[in-house]
Amino acid sequence: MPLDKNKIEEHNQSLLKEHQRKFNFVSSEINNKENILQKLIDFQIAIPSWALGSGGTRFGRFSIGGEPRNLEEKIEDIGLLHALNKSSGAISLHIPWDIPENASHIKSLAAQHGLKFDAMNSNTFQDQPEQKLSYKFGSMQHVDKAVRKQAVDHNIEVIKYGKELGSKSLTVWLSDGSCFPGQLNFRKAFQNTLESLREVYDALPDDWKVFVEYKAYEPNFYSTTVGDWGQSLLYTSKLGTKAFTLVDLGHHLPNANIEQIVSLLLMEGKLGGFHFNDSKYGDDDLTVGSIRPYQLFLIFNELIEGMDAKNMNHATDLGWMIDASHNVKDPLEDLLQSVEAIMISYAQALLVDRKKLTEAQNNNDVVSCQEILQQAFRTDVRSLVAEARLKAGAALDPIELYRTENTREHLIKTRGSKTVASGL
Ligand SMILES: [Mn+2]
Repeated sequence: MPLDKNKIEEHNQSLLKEHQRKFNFVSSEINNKENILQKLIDFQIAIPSWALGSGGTRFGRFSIGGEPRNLEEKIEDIGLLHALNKSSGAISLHIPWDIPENASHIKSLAAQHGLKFDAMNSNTFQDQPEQKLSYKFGSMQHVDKAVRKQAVDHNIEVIKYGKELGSKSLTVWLSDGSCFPGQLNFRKAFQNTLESLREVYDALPDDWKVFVEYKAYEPNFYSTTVGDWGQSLLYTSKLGTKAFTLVDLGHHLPNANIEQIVSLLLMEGKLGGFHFNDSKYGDDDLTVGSIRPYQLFLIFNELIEGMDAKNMNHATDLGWMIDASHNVKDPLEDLLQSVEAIMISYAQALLVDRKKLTEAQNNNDVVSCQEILQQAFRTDVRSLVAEARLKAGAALDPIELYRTENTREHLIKTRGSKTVASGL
């Protein structure tokens, strides 16, 4: 559903006075506000093609109605999000859920909405109807070479689709592992996986990256063959310079210090991409920033510190994507909330006085270190983020505009109330 530009202007006009009052207040305390605003405008977060329908659990799935019925409608939905916030200018495709049958058509449709193709995602954690061999006991780790080859061939096919669309990276997440002690020879599982990843790596175009995503547990509950950042780093180090580790916030054991992981991966030049979500207990895939906003801020603090130390471009040198899915919200409203949470944390982290922090660290002034971080975290930057949206031509309050336009009702009217988007 395309959003009329005039609607955005009308909406912004109605909120402008109140916005300016708040923005003037917060910006009076910021020295380099133009620089920060430009960084916020440049920062784009990819939306995965599987996040546009209602999520489900193994117990059930409740359709929201008006869910996209095909890839074209998924692109339209992300185009709508991008029109509302101008911060979601990329789509991340999952194969085989979203095979682009006609690549040039899909590419031009995405371009019409100002969207680029972010990382391609392969799937060897499910069996597909036409598939010859089963992944029940793993894919790239499998004891049978024929199964491993099938997984490798699938990933190479995903690269082919990505090339047609102008994507530049492949994300490999493997559910491989074991559920019971003794089921797996850990060393052989690692070596098989490495050998399979090498074959995929060899098929990567020169200007592509491969991201190896790790996850502590689920669906396997005893061991996972790419189970943590150490294992991922081992694979990516052995593979070569085009291989990087991908951090998904929900893929850690409880209370892991993710910001420290991020810092060290950046130091090693091996952090490639990021999947945002939030969690209370495990891989809960909840809305970004809904449970632990301070942790998200601390992660962004390390991201900025580590990227600046290497002169990296915040917007383009890492892959940024939301990876969340749940049962109870309108997925489009939820994605708007997630993007907003990311932008807020990014903006807060940009406010950290790094010179003072380094001084305080060097003086072992622990109290000041905490004060400096929390000074930034406790700054209400929402109007700063809104000002960046305003400058980029987006809505001051995306969710409010989405609601006053009755977007979901329109989608249900056009697509029906019983549609189910492909995905989990
Ligand atoms: Mn992920």
